[in-house]
Amino acid sequence: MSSYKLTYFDIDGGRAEPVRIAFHAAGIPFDDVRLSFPEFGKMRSTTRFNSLPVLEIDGVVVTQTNAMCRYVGKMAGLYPSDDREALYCDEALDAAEDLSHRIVVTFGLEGEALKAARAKLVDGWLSIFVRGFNELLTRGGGRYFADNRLTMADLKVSGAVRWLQGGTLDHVPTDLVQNLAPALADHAKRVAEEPVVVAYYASRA
Ligand SMILES: N[C@@H](CCC(=O)N[C@@H](CS)C(=O)NCC(=O)O)C(=O)O
Repeated sequence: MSSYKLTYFDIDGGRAEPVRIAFHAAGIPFDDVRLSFPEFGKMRSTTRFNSLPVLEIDGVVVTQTNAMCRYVGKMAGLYPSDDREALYCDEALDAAEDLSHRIVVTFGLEGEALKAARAKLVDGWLSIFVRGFNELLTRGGGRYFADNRLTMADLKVSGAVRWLQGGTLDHVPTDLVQNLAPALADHAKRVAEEPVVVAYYASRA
């Protein structure tokens, strides 16, 4: 059996979380390396694109979260085999990446500059993405984004929704998703109750 080492920040969330959940769902043991932010700072320039997550498969380094989501998602039965459904899954995965980039550009700002940038973000990109994800959910039938079942898209987008709701993003109202797209907020709650998700967090407890 291959060996897997996934390196990311020491948080139960973020880009690597769907990959961790999928490894667990697949029953594949992996080395879950969790770095503090200062630890990452020291080794940042040694990573291929100066970023995490990094996955090593039998010592071979791979980057890019959505590529990992597809690879590990297939092993876990959390990625569609039908091409059209895979397309729907990928659309949601890639949109969630774009959303992260829109948010991350406001990191490092402080005070009034942060407040103004976040207000613009809330009325602009965040609203656009929340409504867009809602459309994708509706297209998928209302319960899941693709394949009428839990896929990596549900894990990734629900993680992004929880980020928006979590209160860690200053000046982003925690009820934004609930107000703009209640079905998307409900979806995130349901995903948290999915057996594979519950089992993963039980294993972490
Ligand atoms: N496209 C990359 C983006 C990776 C990325 O930006 N990761 C963030 C953490 S979630 C990072 O390492 N940022 C560090 C930095 O920009 O210095 C992926 O999907 O893996």
